[in-house]
Amino acid sequence: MDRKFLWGSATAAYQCEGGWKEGGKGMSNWDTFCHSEKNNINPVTGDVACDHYHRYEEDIKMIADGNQNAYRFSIAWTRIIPDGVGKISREGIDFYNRLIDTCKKYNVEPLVTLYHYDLPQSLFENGGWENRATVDAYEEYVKVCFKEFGDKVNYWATINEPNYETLCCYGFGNYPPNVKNLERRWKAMYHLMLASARAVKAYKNMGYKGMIGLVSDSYPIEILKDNEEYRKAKKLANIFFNTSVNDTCIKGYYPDEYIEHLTELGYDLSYMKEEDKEIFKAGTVDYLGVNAYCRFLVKPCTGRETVMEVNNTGDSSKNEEMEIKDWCALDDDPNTKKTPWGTEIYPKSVYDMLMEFKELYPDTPIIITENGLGEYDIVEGEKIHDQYRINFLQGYVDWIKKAIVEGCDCRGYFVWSTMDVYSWINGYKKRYGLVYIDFDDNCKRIPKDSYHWYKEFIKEKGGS
Ligand code: BGP
Repeated sequence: MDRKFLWGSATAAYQCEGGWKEGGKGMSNWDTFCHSEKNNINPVTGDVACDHYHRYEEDIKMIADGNQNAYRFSIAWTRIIPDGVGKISREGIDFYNRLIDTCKKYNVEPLVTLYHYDLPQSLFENGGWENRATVDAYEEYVKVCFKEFGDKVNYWATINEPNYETLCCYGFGNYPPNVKNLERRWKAMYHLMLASARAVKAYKNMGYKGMIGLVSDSYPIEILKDNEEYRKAKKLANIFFNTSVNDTCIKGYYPDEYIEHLTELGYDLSYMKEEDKEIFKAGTVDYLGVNAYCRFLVKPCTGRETVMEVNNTGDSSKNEEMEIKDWCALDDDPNTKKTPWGTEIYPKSVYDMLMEFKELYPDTPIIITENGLGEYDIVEGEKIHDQYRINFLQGYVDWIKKAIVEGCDCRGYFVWSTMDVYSWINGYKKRYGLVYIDFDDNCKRIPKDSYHWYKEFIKEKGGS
């Protein structure tokens, strides 16, 4: 297999496809949630999104014209097995065959995510990832994908962000099932990690030779004060946000200090079965996909309750609140720049993280599977002058290059996102795309200045 550096961009099915009731597709938890009263913050849906379901060829051509050699997208489980288990949909398989074949036609390497937040509604109603039966169903679903697309796809990602997804589902409570209970969160995350390991194991057993990894939202953890309490908060934050996922999928076992801490908290861990240990061991990843957005600044948690409020207002004067009792709290450096949604802009974070991975996991290649800037973009005479995004991306790729020069085995970089897509909870105003989508004008596509910048960057510097 040709191990070229992947320069690409990324999307996920629910966020871009639309066609929510087409092609025999079943309902997912996100279809249901977006149509429910619970979706009251930015009440929009992914029913149509960017209409990628119908316009994928145009989008893939645009990727190729932009000198990108790779495209990361996800498969909607509900298109392949509409009810989550049981009957397979030929129409859904045909759709993804067309999508993959179109990538190949334009010399664009597909990196396929098997699960990116959208769970079949029937499984969701039976407890979702808190229920071990979902792991069994997932294994059946991924085996269908490997069998149908395994000869054409060289890069697979089992799960997108087990950490952030479950934090939103069971911490912030802003993703379905909208719960605030961290004990339930850890259980759901355990099953996601187990599902990933079972997918890797199945892939290898089926004899495929591509690379299969997991996509982790990872963060360098930093503190503003160097004292014992702060150092303890840093250590706990690192377990909470990083090693609980990364150690598990790379080393093949849960870190001892993680299990010890959950035990200290008195959590029921009976869902961690002895026989799973073999599966985690056999299911270690070929690469780690890293979604690199920011660092986490932490401090000791002094509050008596866990308080988690995400800022999805688009008003940067409001900070995200994260006080996680018995773990850590989010700190703030008033001197760093923030996006309108309060996320720190700190490009060096990717370098710090890559260098840390080089030490911790020297034999595991990294692919930056997402990196991007959410902003309000303005159209001026058919153009979008998003110099702020160019600066952001340039900053990140410069730091990635430095890490590579210093010996980090990084094999690819994907901008989030290929085009503007549905932003979970934030709706359509928070834009990340290299290509603008006019959602009010039949999803018209307009490449932004950042698209042209990326195109030139890959041409001139990409190979070096
Ligand atoms: C990642 C997700 C993506 C994407 C991105 C931006 O966590 O994998 O799906 O949405 O974050 O997040 P948001 O749209 O919430 O700003």
